[in-house]
Amino acid sequence: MTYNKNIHINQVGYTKNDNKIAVLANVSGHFKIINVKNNQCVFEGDSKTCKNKGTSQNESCIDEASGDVVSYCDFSSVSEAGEYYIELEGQGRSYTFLIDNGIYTSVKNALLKGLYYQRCGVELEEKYAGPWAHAICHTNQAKIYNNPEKTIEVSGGWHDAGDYGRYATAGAVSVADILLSYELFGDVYTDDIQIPESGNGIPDALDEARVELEWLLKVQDNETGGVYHKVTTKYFCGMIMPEDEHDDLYALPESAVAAGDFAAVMAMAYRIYKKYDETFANTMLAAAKKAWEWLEKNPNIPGFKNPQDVSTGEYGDPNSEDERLWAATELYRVTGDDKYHLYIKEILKTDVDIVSFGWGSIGGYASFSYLRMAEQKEQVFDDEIVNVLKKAFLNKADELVSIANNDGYMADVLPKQYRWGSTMTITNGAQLLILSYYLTGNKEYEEVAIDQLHYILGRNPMGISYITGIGSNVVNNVHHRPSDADGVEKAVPGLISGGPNWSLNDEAAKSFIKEGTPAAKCFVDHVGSYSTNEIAIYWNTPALFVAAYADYRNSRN
Ligand code: G3I
Ligand code: 9MR
Ligand code: ZN
Repeated sequence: MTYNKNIHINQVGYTKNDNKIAVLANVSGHFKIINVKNNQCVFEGDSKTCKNKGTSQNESCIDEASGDVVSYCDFSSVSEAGEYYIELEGQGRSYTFLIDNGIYTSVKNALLKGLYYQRCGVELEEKYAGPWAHAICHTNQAKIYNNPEKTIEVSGGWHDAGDYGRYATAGAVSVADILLSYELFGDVYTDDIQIPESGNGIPDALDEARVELEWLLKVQDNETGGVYHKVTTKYFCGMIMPEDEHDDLYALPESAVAAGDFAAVMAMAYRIYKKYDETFANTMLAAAKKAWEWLEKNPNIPGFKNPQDVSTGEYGDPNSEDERLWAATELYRVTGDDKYHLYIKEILKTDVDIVSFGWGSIGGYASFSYLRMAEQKEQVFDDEIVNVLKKAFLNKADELVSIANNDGYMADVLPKQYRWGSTMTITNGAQLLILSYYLTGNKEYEEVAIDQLHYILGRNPMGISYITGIGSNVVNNVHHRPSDADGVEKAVPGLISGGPNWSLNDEAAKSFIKEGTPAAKCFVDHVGSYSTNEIAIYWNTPALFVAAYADYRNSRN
């Protein structure tokens, strides 16, 4: 029986007691759930049309984001663990999938290990990296861009994405995602994912995050407390292995967003690491305080822009209020120093972002941290602030639920939001939903968050799993220099593609994606399409956050 690529499923599977829905694109009919082991039909029914996914209505519905006429196979009543597929009467079958409770453990571990593959300044040994091993890279010192006679030691950290740049803001938020998931559901993180630190008695998630934290400490100016915005070459290199890039490295000028993210994540990391390594934790707290002092001395510094002779990633963000809010919140949480609380009260009188996650706008990290501080009664808190933050958070969660309920694939984004890094936008939404479920116990938030994992793993208009190495129909030609240059057919595993982007910002996208393609289908699994098919550490970490939560939740069901 042939595979019908219009049957879109979570290609990993579904957990035993969850809703289990497949989306049919432009097909419909009677379907059976077949148990692979004994070839028995364990459930059958008719696909339902859209709107209320559980009812059978006559009108078909065209999903705006994909242009698909969608209908649904609901087999939620099937709960026995096993391997299955969907047979659509007379129209082929789906890929196989699992029903079980441990299915997200491997997804979580793969996404975390994906960060190991991004390590810079070290050899990736075959013992841990398998065929994706490579020699040590980027050990050269970096010239201070504004004072190139002076160089600094900056080895370590993670390559940002498909390029070899290392960017303070992107790195800090990536670490924050890992630490926040550890803080809330750290039990799921083990010490055995086969990285060099495995078995050292510390969860590998914290070992991996420490790689970036130690690099971030190197890009802080110890005198001023300022944080260099990035360490990159002046131009993107060709599609070569990291150890073959020898161009000069530069530490580009300090920025407020770098200092803000740095101060926040260092204070956060102090809380998390102090029970494992007090000296390291204290170093990070001191660095956080110093970065805050730099912020106080630089209240109005303009946002970072690439100098004329530099064209690597910019991560331009003129608005540093949210980063400053996040820094103040995390520092207040660990010090109780009222100067931070006073800043929080002042900045909340503005329209500072308080609900976003990801790179750029990041106020959601601040809000949740303040709410968690209040809930844990860690410091004196302001009830009014709690009310304002919680209201904004839950309003955003309700907005995401409404968007997902009106989307043919239950994605928590509007068609216009399929831009560069749309899988991050989708999983950032899931992060907020999970945190909102934490704050309220509202099951709808949790269900819609898990729906985003279904999207990432195959239940999407492309019918593709967006995480390399996971799924039957899986992205592989990612814009990722090592994956392209290493001579290994399979991409480096555990890396999530940026996903559909209607802006078509690269030549490959322009040539392979036809004019007028619906937003959620503006994707091409081609190495040249960096605006739809690159990978990035801060795309991996929100997906890791969601997968870790799903694993945590299932270990309790
Ligand atoms: O979201 C706004 C939208 O509201 C606005 O109307 C529109 C106007 O053009 O811009 C939208 O912002 C887009 C933004 O991504 C958010 O999606 C920008 O157009 C788009 O240019 C921007 O792309 C960024 C890209 O670098 C180019 O600057 C990506 O977010 C960012 O993830 C990507 O990051 C690169 C690094 O620079 C280098 N390393 C690889 C990494 C991933 O591709
Ligand atoms: O590889 C680069 C990728 O990391 C960036 O996101 C992207 C946009 O800044 O640029 C990529 O580099 C390309 C450059 O912009 C144009 N020449 C080809 C480079 C490799 O695709
Ligand atoms: Zn490197």
